[in-house]
Amino acid sequence: MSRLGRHGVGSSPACQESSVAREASSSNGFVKDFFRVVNNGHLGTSQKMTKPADSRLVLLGNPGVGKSALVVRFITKRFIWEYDPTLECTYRHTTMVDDENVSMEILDTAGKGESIHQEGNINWGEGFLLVYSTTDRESFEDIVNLHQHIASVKKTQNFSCVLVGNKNDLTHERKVGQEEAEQLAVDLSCCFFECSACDGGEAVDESFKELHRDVVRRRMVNSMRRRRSSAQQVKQVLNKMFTKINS
Ligand SMILES: Nc1nc2c(ncn2[C@@H]2O[C@H](COP(=O)(O)OP(=O)(O)OP(=O)(O)O)[C@@H](O)[C@H]2O)c(=O)[nH]1
Ligand SMILES: [Mg+2]
Repeated sequence: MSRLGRHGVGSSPACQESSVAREASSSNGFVKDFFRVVNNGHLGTSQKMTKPADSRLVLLGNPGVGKSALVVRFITKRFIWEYDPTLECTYRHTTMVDDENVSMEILDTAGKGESIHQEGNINWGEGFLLVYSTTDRESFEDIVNLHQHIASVKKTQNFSCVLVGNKNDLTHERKVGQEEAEQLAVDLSCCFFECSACDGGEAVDESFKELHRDVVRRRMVNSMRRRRSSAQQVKQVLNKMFTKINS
């Protein structure tokens, strides 16, 4: 895993070194710096990167739903209790999906402030993890607005996303039922995963991997459509030419 960069909301793309997340051990209360990174500017489009990633994924959701915890769990298989809120950062991660080694760029956005609605982030992303917390009703209800906002920026409803309900280890604090989330996923035509970044489990991995698959699938379909339509245009031009010649 490599961390490409991070930037505060509206920050300039100037280089800066900063501690990103702190790892806290729940057993002994020991807190230590977990990452130190160098910011390479917006979305970390780094000079080090040679080949574009196979997919660009963005985590979106209200503050505190566990976006950072999910991405760190996916990449490092660990759970971290504390993060700096309201900062964004981009990771590059290589993993196996359906027996193929694939690379992903993953943007962890800040739930607070303008970051969540930044058009640059949405234009950059090819797939979106729409994250809510099963313990926070408002975060669930805000998903519809988030989906609409992406659709309005992308100017289409036809984009890749998955719905992710995090923190399902907190069973006594549950405020969002699994069935209503499943129904929302049907309404948004996307997959749904309920999971816990804290407990781990396959659902965390699968949410990222399924989103990656959907991005690749949609890209293939779109490029086939484009090819078919340009082939049709060529055919039409040739038809016109032959008609002219024959007449
Ligand atoms: N119990 C439990 N706590 C979690 C889980 N995921 C995250 N948390 C905790 O929830 C808090 C917020 O998690 P973050 O990952 O910082 O949330 P975020 O969505 O990135 O928040 P912003 O960056 O402020 O938008 C932290 O204290 C995490 O330790 C989970 O699955 N279970
Ligand atoms: Mg975060």
